[in-house]
Amino acid sequence: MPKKAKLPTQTATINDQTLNRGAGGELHQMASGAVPVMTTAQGGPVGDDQNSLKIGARGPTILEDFHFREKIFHFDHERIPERVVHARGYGAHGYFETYKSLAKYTRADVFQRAGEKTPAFVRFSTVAGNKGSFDLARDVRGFAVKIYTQEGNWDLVGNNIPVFFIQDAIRFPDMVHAVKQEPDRGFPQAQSAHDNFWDFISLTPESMHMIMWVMSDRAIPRSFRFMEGFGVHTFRFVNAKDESTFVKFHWKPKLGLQSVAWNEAVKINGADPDFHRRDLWDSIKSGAFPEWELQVQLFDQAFADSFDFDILDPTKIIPEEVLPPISVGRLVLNRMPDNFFAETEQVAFMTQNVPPGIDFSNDPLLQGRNFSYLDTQLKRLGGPNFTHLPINAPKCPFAHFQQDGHMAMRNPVGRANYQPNSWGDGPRESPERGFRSFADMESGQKMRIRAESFADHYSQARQFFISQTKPEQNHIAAALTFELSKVQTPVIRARVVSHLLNIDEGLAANVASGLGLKDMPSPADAAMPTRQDLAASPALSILNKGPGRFEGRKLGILLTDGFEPALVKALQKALAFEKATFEVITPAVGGAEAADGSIVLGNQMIGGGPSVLYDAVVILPSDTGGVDLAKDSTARDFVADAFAHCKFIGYNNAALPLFEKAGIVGEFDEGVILLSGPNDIPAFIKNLGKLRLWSREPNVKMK
Ligand code: HDE
Repeated sequence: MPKKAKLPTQTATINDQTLNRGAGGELHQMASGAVPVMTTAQGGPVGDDQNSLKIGARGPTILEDFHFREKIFHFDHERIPERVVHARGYGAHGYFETYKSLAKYTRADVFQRAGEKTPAFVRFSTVAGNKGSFDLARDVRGFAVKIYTQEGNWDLVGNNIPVFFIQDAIRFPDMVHAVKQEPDRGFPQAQSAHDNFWDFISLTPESMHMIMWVMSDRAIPRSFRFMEGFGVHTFRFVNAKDESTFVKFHWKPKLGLQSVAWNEAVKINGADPDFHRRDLWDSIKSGAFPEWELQVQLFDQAFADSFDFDILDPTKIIPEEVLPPISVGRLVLNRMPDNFFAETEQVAFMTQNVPPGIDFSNDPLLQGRNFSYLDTQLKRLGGPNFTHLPINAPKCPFAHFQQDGHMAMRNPVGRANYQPNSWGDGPRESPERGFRSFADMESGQKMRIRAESFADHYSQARQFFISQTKPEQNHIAAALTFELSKVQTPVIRARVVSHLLNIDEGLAANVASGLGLKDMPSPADAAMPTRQDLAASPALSILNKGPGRFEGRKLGILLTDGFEPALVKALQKALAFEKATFEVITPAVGGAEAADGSIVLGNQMIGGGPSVLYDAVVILPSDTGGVDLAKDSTARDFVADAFAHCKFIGYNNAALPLFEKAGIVGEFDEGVILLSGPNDIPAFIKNLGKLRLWSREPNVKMK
């Protein structure tokens, strides 16, 4: 008998969550201790999970080993197709709370009772990258909300940008093909900075408004928590009298808007590709629940008829100054999924999930989406029973005669599986309670055509651009220059500039010079001239809406042995009061010993905690620590990047040798703040509320 290699004994303690539970939640047969016996998926106890069945100690593995085969078979099938767009995403549970009854406008049950809380699940995503891509791609963010109402699931499948690239769903596959990896080479990953994308865009004037948004800082958000969300299309509210009101949905983050700098985004992607995921995980796990207000723009047909643009055109907004939004509820995210795959990966959002009282408009993009989202679930989740998955199942009573199919988990009991039936069993439709489509009058010639009212492609692009502050306008120009610098075909670059000329001549000139374009092209042919009379809309700027406080943001505190503990303690106390967080960065992650001998643990070592991971930094070494840091290139990057990214920097005099070596001593401005003692902290924290000192940007010449 050959001797068996000795196995390590199992010593780990197992908590309730890791126990082996059956489908009904029952624990599998327990051994004498707390550890359950491992079984196959069929329930058979497993005797050896470490060695496959062989003929002889060194012989071939035999097919008879059903446990091995089942284990590998299941592993081989662990992946489901990733989403064709929005593949990379991150979700959380929470609730929607209704502020007041909207019965006047909608019979939707979720909007009837003030104070009522309805369970919700949200998935944020990027669009272009694959599932394993990095979080800080320059991209639109998905903002998909599933609200489990008492009259069925309502999915508001939105983005963090209120307009879209195209006006008709039939163009979607082309648009997505163009932005994703080029088919011959299979790159670039999660980037729009390549020829195919800009080729498509330069041939698609209707995308110009969207391009302004996607090249703005909106496309590099600091956190999911600091983004707006938009339903994009015009929808309808329908009340109990079957009267319709048009509605546009907006989510407004309680902590205000914030984005990062592009150079910072590039570095974050290397330092922490899961930056947005980690941020959401950390904040929810620490009890700092992100929150958004739901605001609606409500309008009638008369407003729609008088508005400058077609309310069915998804490349247009209704400026908030023209039609002020009303707050109708709030969304709070307070629980992370127990299992990423089961919930975030398998959640199936569908625009066609609307409860009675919410209805569609004829927006041709929305109409196409209503087909696509059901279709895609069949491919991704493998069968028609994806509503049996707990994350997709309604949380209200439901009853129908759908049956069978792959993985059917809820099956009809009894004889009746149709209606009408003579057995008196089963559900029947309800004309009163059931969904009634708004009875709009529709007639017309059958044709493939784009409405004339969709023809203005530049006026709102210009309006968006002139609504931005100077730093934000510069960022748009820099983003366009960067993206087009990656386009290898000069004629495509010039074609994009020809569109920019129809938006803003200064912007076009800026980009042309950034690209080193020798001759300015003529403006692109426009179906309609750009309107110069649309007033700037301050609501479109991120910086106009700064939070004015540091709440929810993170400070990086760089310390060395011998640091002054009183100052650090006072700083940490002030941050807690501000509901902000911090991480301590020390030369070695084990921590640093303070001047009084106490130890502070490090969250990161300097190389693992570059300043791009923080909203602001302080550098408080001891005298010798400051001299040592000055010799460390990662520490020099820490300071130089924080400065170049226009962050607020707190320091003590011992940090000056490091600043000297990092080349910023002669450049100090009001964002570099001396912390000589605890008394300096309140003013410092107040400054942090400004988030960035963008006035520094022209001096650091960051491109
Ligand atoms: Fe999507 N989109 N989309 N989309 N979309 C999908 O559905 C589609 C559009 C959006 O976190 C797919 O389940 C078409 C606009 C989000 O699971 C697919 C058109 C907006 C998500 C699909 C659009 C969105 C998706 C891929 C043009 C903002 C992620 C996987 C008419 C209002 C949802 C899936 C999640 C996902 C189709 C345009 C938002 C293929 C045909 C406009 C947030 O069905």
